[in-house]
Amino acid sequence: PVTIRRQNYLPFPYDIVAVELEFDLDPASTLVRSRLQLKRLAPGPLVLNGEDLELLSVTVDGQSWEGGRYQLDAQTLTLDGLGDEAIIEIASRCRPEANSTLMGLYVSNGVFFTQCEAEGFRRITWFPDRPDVMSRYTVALRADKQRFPQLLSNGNLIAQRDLPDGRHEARWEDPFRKPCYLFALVAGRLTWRESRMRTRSGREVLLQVYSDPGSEDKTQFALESLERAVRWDEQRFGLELDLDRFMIVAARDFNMGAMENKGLNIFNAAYVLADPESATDANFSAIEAVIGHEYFHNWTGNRVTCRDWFQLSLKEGLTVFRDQEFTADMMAQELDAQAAASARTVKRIDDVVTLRAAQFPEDAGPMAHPIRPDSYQEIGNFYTATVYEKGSEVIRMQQTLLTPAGFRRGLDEYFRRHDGQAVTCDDFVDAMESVYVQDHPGRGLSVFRRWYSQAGTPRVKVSLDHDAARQTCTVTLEQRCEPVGVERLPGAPTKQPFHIPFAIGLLDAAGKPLPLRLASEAETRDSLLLELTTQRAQWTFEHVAAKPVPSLLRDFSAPVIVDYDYTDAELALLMKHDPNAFARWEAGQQLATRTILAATRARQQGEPFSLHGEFVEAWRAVLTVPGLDAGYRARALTLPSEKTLAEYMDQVDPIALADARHETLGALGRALAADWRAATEANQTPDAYSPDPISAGRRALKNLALAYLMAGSVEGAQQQAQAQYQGARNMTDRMAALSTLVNYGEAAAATAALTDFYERWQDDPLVVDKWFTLQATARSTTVETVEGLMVHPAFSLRNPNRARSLVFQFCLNNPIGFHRADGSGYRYWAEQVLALDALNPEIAARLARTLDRWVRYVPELSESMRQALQQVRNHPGLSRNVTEIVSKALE
Ligand code: HT7
Ligand code: ZN
Repeated sequence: PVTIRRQNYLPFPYDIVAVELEFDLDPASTLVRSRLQLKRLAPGPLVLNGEDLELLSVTVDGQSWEGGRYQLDAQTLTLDGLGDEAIIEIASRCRPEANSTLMGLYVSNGVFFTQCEAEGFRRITWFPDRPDVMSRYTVALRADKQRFPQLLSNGNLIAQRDLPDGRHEARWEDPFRKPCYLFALVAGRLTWRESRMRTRSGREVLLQVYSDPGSEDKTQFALESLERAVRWDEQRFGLELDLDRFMIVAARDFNMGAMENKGLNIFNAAYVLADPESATDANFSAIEAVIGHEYFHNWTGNRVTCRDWFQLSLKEGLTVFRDQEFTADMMAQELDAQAAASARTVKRIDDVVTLRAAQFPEDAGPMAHPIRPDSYQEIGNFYTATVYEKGSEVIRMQQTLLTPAGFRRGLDEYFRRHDGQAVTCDDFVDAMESVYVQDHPGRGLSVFRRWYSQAGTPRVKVSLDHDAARQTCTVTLEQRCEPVGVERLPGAPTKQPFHIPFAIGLLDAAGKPLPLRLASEAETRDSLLLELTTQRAQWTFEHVAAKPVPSLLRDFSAPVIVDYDYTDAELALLMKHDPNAFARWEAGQQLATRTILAATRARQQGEPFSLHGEFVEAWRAVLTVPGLDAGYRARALTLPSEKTLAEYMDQVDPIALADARHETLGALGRALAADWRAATEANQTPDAYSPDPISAGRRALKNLALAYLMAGSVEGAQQQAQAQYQGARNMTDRMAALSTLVNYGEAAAATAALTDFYERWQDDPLVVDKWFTLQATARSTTVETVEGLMVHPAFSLRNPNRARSLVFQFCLNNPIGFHRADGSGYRYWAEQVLALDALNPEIAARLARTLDRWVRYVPELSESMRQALQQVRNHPGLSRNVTEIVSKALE
């Protein structure tokens, strides 16, 4: 496979000023005519990308260009001898119905959809399929009017007419120049919900959410989320919707979450459709986040886009940051100051949990890459937690260093400089730096830029040196970041220190916060942002009578791992008293991590294990101490996930770890049974469902309490879970009860409840996905169970949501079933990667990634994993996507 390198970037030698596209839509064979108006910018042939297309004709300025004046190969169409200006017309055919990759033009549920990012436009027509070629588009869509009554594309609808033979035509014009990855069309029978609103400059805009007929009752929340997103971007960043019409369309078959096509966002139906009976609190909050995310791309991604795909984090990291802030603001609105602060902390905790579970392992594995990668074989493999979630953390650190007001000025400057352009991550930091230097004369962001070019999670070792005589405490921070991925190859540059904003506080032995006063300063503060820009640095605090307990990396001010030798008692103290709610949560997680790792070692050595009284009491305090809201308590009492815990083990023993975590859950369930029962009673919510954070927090705590009681086999819990399952008035409570029945309950009751669930919901694909997921992740599920579910009439590997709900969930989130010692889980994995690869390489490559950290496992398992990887790599005809993943894993 060919490796594409960032350093080899060359501008495209032509400006494609205007693109006119005509589609004669037929599921079996669609005719596409494209008319490109181009101007030469530099010498060189016109090289256009194309894939899986049948070329019908090529003309230049109206003249046939046949007879050796173009070269065609499997991936490019090259035209030589063009003048400085030319009109190229190309006719071609593609086969949407046969397109199972879901890239380019495809049919889902009888509706035409497109997906062009990153390199899907080349599956529609020959074109320079790269983000720095920006053009104005006009589009004509023609199709049978009965079967495809709605014909949608980007921008404004400028004409519509009926054609002979039962067909009709719609013409769309997008007033903004855009790269081809933002092109979209949708054609089919759809229902929609709409509203109108005035933007802050007084323009009336039409907002629409389209979905398949029968689902119209499930789009209200999505439309309201869109309205909130439009308002928020105006208020928080001064960014206004620039189109008269903004459409969202839900697709049943979709590779990712959603796509920000200009004015015509296409969404995975899972991030659009919701009502209280069929969607959980987590679904509602994901819908709002994804709707916000795609809408915010209209400025951060569409108005200013990426010069090349190495710059992906320019739009994705920034837009994830913006959607995280949107959610935090929405969660905090209409709450009093204390509840608002708590809601924000809950959001921060959720984001950090995701980062640690998905990105930290990636950053330590064979696919580790900087947020701006230097090379790739297949760009589809680089839509990663690093580019997205770590990318967002890198933006957040800039906001921390500049302050929110400075960050806003920096963003204004970015748009002032680059609106309408395709730019780089460096351009973004340049804009931020132009503001930073005004507020910090003599300093810059040159060290900070290393976050863009170096991979890996830095570790920060903290040491405290208390001088009783001087009453000072010196804090030393020392950073280290091992080479990862290609950084380990000979000749790779040595890694340099990062610029790490490190928020810190100090507590005395009674848990009272100490005012912080640096030796060099007169001012005292409760919390301080230390900036570590070298490998090691020290700060001395004055008036510190005794060795304090440090509260470190408050609010997770940087994506790093902190090493500090807390005693258990110090962690318990922080859990009770740290005024920083994030750091309080973190202390609890560390205590729980120690406990579960000790339980794991005990299991491995066949020794008995029991919980420390100190740990139980710390947990009881979080559950019972007055003044904490339920959502925060639920996060603070959730044990770290197996994925997060695995990062602390030298050799991962997944079954011992999962069993130890389960054992800890059960022991806490029994030890605190009365308190858990009280929590389930105190956190009932009214029958009328609302997804607001207070109500969702109550449900989270009540259902966590039920899980503890069930895991501990506490008397009465089984009946409680069954009653909750039957009587639930919303899907959050019903699913929670069903999950505890399936994982910890009596087998007969679990089977009965699962049967009942399927019978009730078999006509709702998103709920059927939940039904598959519950079984895929159940503790008792084996490879044989999953194979049995794969022959269920409702299962299909072609639908990504369904494949994810069963196959991915089993391989990713069922440690006991998947990591069976006989290697059967890994053989199943290999079969499914290969089966998926024949249908949809993007999805196959995502499944392939689940084994890429095989070397970290105990030798009995890692050898079987290696064999499975080898089996996949040796398979003839493997896609570029999967080849890149398995080859890097085996390197
Ligand atoms: N920008 C979108 C990326 C995307 C995508 C990438 C590869 C294959 C299919 C895809 N669907 C959407 C999503 C986003 O980050 O907003
Ligand atoms: Zn995005």
